[in-house]
Amino acid sequence: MTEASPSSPAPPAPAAAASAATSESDLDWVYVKLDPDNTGSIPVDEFYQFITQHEPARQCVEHTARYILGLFCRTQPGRLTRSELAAYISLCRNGTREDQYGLIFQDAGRRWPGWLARDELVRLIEDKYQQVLKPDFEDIFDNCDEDMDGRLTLAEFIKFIGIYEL
Ligand SMILES: [Ca+2]
Repeated sequence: MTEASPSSPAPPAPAAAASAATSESDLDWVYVKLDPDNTGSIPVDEFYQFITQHEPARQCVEHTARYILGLFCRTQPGRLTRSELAAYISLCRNGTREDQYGLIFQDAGRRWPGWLARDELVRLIEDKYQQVLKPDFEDIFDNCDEDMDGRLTLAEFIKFIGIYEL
């Protein structure tokens, strides 16, 4: 499943049906805690704090988790509606690493669908992640760019993330 995009999050896999009941009660729990006034959406920052307290083992690196969460805030920047949160939880529970990192990959790599160019990756790290580029960025990029065409496929990008610890 690599065709998911921020504008159309992956539908839950059939296997997800088994955990649907759990997800619903989890959603209720989250919304009772974080949306006491019943506005229908919750601040993504508060949700992030919430999950790091309650499910620390589930988290990827903070910047990546926050970036992916941000991609699900389609109705209002910085806030998650119930259906957006349900889609995010489904991705976390049922999606593969390719599904999860694929969302970042597609959002950051706009020039050529299916690739992330070197300068797009630099912008991702500096602008979106707000990190200073590590000195070994170029070496790691070249190491992961297996066909040396100056851009990363999703598989090369996932390898990059693992080594660079994005
Ligand atoms: Ca390449």
